[in-house]
Amino acid sequence: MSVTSNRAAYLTEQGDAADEELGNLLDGLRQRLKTISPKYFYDERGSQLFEQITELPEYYLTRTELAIMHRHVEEMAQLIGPEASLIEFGSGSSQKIRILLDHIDALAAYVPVDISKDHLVASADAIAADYPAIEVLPVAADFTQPFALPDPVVTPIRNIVYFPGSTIGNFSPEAALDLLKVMHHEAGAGGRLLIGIDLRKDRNILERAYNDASGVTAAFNLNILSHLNNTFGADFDPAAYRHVAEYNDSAGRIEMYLVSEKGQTVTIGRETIAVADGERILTEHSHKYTFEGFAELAAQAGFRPIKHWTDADEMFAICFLERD
Ligand code: AVJ
Repeated sequence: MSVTSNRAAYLTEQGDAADEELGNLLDGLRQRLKTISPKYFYDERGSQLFEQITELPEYYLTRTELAIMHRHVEEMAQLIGPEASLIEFGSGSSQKIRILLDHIDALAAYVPVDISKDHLVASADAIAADYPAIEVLPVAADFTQPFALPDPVVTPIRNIVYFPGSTIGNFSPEAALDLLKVMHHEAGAGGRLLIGIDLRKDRNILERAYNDASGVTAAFNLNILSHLNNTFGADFDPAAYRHVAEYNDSAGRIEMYLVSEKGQTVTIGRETIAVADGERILTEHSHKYTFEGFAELAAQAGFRPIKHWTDADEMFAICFLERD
């Protein structure tokens, strides 16, 4: 059976206006530690490079999460229950959702939420074509702010917020808490959260995962500058920067930087910014959690853990939580 949906109705954009984006970018570059948001990694080339990262031998995250999903999907489906609405934060071109869709019966709706509208529409169409019995209702929104949920034809028994990939790690603990509060709000009464987190582990394993031998992560990091050149008319010279990724043990996070290999200036909009020889530009934090540390953070947002699954080496965890 195929579902008639009013899909297009929810594709209102709630993102920042272009001049606001430029303002935020410049604010980051005016700080003492120059900072570029990791959201700028994902232009078309960056998304392709990230796909390549997920296949690297050193980058254990994606394959470990997928293995956990495949292994425990029956139990996850059982806990999700019938006639749920599955709301995926930052859906991108996610393939992980298909594992769930293959096993949950009688889903009320699948609601992918992503800021990039074109990408969102293409992947929502692909899911709708492959799962004709599921109503697919994409929402184009910045999911760090509360957004309006669509109204599926079948009234959901409960909402399940799905946030795979350990993308929560890109947020500082304060920002992660704010995001968990948005998830708590969107989950609504009786709602639940299914979320992937990367666990703390030996620093050598972590540093290898972000400094792969074939240099894909370096290309991914440097591509952020090309993206800014293309989007904001900046004139970064990517060849004059070098990729660095290190584990900060006390903060429990990987830090990625671009290090300037000479004194140089960069022009963006009407602004010229000086970059010193050896100066670092921060491009990403990737926080690693202990299960207890994550549960404590989630508790502050009103979530209580029901169950979590991990791999034999406890590299990665998928947590299932309910609202208090
Ligand atoms: C997509 C945020 C989960 O932090 O591991 C991969 C991004 N950065 N290699 C991560 C990333 C460098 C990735 N996340």
